[in-house]
Amino acid sequence: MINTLKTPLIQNVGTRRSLSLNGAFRTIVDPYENGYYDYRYQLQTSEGYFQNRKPTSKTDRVEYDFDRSETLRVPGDWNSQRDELFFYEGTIWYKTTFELELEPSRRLFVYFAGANYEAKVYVNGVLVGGHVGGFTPFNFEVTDQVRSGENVLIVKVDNRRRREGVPTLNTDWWNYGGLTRDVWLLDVPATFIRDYSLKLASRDADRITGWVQLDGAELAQRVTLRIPEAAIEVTTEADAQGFAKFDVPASLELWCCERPKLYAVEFSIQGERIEDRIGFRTLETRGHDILLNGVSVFLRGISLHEQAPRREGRAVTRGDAETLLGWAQELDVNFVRLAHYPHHEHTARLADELGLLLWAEIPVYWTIDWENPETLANAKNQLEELVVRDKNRASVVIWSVGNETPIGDARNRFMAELVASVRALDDSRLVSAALERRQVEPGIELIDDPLGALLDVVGCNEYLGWYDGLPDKADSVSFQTAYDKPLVISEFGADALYGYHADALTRWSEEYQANVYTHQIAMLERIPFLRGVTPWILTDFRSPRRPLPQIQDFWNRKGLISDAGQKKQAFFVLKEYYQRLIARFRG
Ligand code: GCB
Repeated sequence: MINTLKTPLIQNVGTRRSLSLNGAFRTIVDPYENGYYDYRYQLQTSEGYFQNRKPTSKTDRVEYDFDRSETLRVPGDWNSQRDELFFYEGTIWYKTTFELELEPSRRLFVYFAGANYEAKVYVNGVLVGGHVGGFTPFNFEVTDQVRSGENVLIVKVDNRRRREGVPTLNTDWWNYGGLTRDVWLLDVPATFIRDYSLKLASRDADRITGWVQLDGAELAQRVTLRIPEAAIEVTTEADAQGFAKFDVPASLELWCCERPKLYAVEFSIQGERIEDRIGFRTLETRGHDILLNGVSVFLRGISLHEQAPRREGRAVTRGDAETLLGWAQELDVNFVRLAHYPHHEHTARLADELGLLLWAEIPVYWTIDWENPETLANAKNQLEELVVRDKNRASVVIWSVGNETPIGDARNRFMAELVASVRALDDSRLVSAALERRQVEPGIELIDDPLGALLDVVGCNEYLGWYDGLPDKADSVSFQTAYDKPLVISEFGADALYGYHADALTRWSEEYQANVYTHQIAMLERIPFLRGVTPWILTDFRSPRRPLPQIQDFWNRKGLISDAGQKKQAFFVLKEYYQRLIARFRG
């Protein structure tokens, strides 16, 4: 069972009536899961930490006390908050309290924007649900568990890596654990708008289609959609399951990178109105081209990890996302690859405002447990949670189902299932994956991974000049593809320590990295079917795989910007390429 007591995800929580539970939580570090299992390794009952027991007499034995334990900040990873937790992988228990005055006609949900990796959630001592997957949101209804006055929320978060997990044991990024994203108590009417979708009817810029899903007792009721700026107001009747459909003629200014037009949209039912800001655009591929609103675009991109800018830890705030996307924009990009897992919802919302196109990805990374049905169910679930959350974001143009997964029968079947499942969830975006290529003869690199046949856009990672030869190796290489599809070079790069200067063939120097970029760009210019590139990567990021003292110190140094926010030489090499591309497309 991937998730226990799963309740469908609530859309657009940011605009709902809510109580933020962010702040300092009392925490107990529990490497042996003592608060969860007894000495026979059976589930704890009365001694479980989720009971939040206090001694009731002087003879009473209680071996933990949240209220005398240290705190951790939520949202935030634990690794960067205490030195002794830097490498910690295991369980930490979180506890907070909140005051309520219950209103009879309201329903309450605890909502987690993300918790890495497995969470078990208890309200007033009762398990309300569990969730697996570190980067997607989840919510549980707690209407029947809460009471007027003080309530206790306890969450067990376990970030141990697992072979059958998604991701699996091995990743080139830090396994930041904890309640890494916001926690809210959502307060909704007895019947409420749980989810909705609104977009242009496929490739038809004159009609919008959408749907609304209600949740509660009064499902068959009138639902109104309003887009005042487009003079749209329509009312429809939800069916007995609370599902209402819209199909409306519209004359809209389309969302694009240069003018990211967003419309204020309102959905309303008896007793509730939800507002959003939504952009409308068409998207398709034709041969090697990616057409945005019918016009071929070249994706001038950069890859991005959710690594906090200029400080340790996972990026958590909207301010962090503003800094990171701001740096990306300084490179003159129109595209960002959100690697290698779903980033926070506010990143896609910000990209909507800024006119940045996004590649969104799930952590199906390297060698997952391809034969394991639970692993597949887990990957599908993470993909679904991502699509449900971000389906109304015009900025998101590509769903990526994985990164550098090794060709083989079981993997091919697994990935085909993911492609089919993302298409069933959303047929309005492009599907991709970062593949690998193979050398068929010296100087010829062929992309023919069978997964490519199922994708709309073929992504390919290559490290010519870093893991594969020296920078000038790229000069004698040409790319071939088995697919009449657009190609995005989804990674290339080289490590450089900011401020380390040497000649252009000295590893770890800024000059070496810039040299790799120079040769790569010349090579990219010779690939006729190339329609985008997302070099690896915007900023240095923490990785346990990078121990080299004085150079890496557990940072992957392929950033164009250092962990302290300084731009390396290669930043300007890439920027110059992107400026040339802009001038070429204008000219
Ligand atoms: C890759 C991976 C990426 C790594 C990068 C590297 O191919 O996709 O996750 O961080 O190489 O730096 O080696």
